[in-house]
This record gives sequence, C-alpha cells and structure tokens, in this order.
Amino acid sequence: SGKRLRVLVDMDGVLADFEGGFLKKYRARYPDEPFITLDDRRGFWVSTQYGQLRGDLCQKAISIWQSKGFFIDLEPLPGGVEAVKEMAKMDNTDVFICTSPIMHYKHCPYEKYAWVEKHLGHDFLEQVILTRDKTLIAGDLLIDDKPDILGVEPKPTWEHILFTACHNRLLPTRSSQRRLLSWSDDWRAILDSKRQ
Ligand code: BVP
Repeated sequence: SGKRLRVLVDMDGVLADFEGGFLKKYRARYPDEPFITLDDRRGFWVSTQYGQLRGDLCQKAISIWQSKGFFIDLEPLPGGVEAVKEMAKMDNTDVFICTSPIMHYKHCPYEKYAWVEKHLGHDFLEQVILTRDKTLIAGDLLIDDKPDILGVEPKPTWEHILFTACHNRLLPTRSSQRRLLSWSDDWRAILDSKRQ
C-alpha cells in the first residue's frame, strides 16, 4: 500500500570491493612500498591515509584507481548483487545504483557501466545514476559506506543508511544514524521501515 519506495544503493564499498581491489593492485604495483592493511584502514579517503603514512604514497594510491581496469576488475562484495536483484523484484520498489565517478574520467565512468552490465545485466543499466552530488538525488533510502554525504542540498530527501566497511567500522555514529552491517544484515527490515 502507499507510494513506491525508492532505494539508492552506492557502488564502491557497498556492491563492489573497492578497498580489497585497491590493496591487491597497490601491492602488486608497489611491492616494496609500505601499505595499510584493511584492519588498519581509518577514514573514507584511502589517499589521505596513505599520504599520512608517507607523503608520496598519496599519489601512488591515486594512480591505482586511475588505471585502466581498476573499476571493472572489482569483485562484488558478498550478497550485494543478490540483494539488489531481489530488491528490484519487490513490489512497489525502485532501486537505483547511485555512485560518484572519480574526476579522472578516462576509464571510471565506462567501467562502472560495464561492471553493472557484467554483474546485474544489461537491463540494469537503466538504474545507474552517476553523480558527484548525491544530495540532489531524491530517494527514501541511500545505502552508502561514506559517513558524511554532503552537497549543495542541505536537506536531502533520503535517510542515509551507513553500510559498514573497514574504514568506518570503528567510527562512532550519531544515535540517529542507522547501519547495515553487511548484506547478511536485515536490509529487508530497513526497507519495510520506510514503507507507508
Ligand atoms: O569512485 C570512488 C573512488 C573515489 O571516490 C569515489 C567514491 O564514490 P562513492 O562511493 O562516494 O560513490 N575515491 C577517491 C579517493 C581519493 C581521491 Br584523491 C579515495 O581515497 N577513495 C575513493 O573512494
């Protein structure tokens, strides 16, 4: 009953294993440089933490996700593709993948579409939203691993559900902020809580 539910699902760190893919390719390309284990990751920005480790490692980190093949090669996170497919089949439910491409645009936007086609199918390309400002996109829920989602709209329509990732798992969240611990967690209950 009531109106349709609109769910926005982030890609990197929620559907695609950005952190795991980054570490694997960084270590392969820079085998003699120090690295940060996923257990020791703190803060959303990988490049910032690598820059704190040693100044020049910030640009080395950036070079990894700017490379051809980085985004298409990301492994799906456990249960994510299955959850999104199930969500999309639910009555009165619209699902969109809402992701911010990097500004080095040579490979990333193309590979994000290719990843969705590969893992969710050609028809799911209809559901892709590429934007650098998620506050402009109207929805009931935004499932995203970035703790602070800011933009030009001060009052976004969505409730942000913080998806747990290595970099935010120890972060104290505001009492009002709900989390999804993984795709094994009860995402159906979160959707139901927003239905009229
Ligand atoms: O496409 C990802 C990678 C990039 O930012 C985008 C985040 O998109 P959402 O998950 O918010 O949709 N990215 C960039 C940097 C550093 C750039 Br300098 C980083 O450290 N981590 C990161 O994810």
